[in-house]
Amino acid sequence: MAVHCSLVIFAVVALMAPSISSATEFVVGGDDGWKLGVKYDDWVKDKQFFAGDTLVFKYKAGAHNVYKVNGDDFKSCTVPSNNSLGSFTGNDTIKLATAGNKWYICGISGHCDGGMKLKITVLEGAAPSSASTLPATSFQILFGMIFAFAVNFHI
Ligand SMILES: [Cu+2]
Repeated sequence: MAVHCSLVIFAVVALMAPSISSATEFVVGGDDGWKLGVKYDDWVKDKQFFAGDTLVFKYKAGAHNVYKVNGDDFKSCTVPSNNSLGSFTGNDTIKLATAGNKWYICGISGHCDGGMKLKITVLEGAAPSSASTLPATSFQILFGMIFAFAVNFHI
């Protein structure tokens, strides 16, 4: 009986963990940070961004900077005349306030063309009772099964 109880509790905790949403801080480029020679498309690939998360651009102050741009300026590497992100400290934190596509480039001449450009898609914050996506449904079925199992064993 004790073994069954532990297993059930473990399964419930393991299943619930991904559904607990909390803001995540992403250091752009990971250990590489924000610099030339990093493939930011690759860095983005295995990540999900949600509204409320933050991006941190880490770089040597003065060597780079960060501009938020629109999709066209991203493609053409056009640096906006205004600095939409405040001061460039080398530890620039940007809160992803809303869902949608976001584009960031380095404004130093040639750096955007050299690969210092980041495009991400921010998703709506994951609400517990959000739309009936397949994972949520599977989760509910699994949870129900585990709950039934647990009741069986009078936990
Ligand atoms: Cu740069």
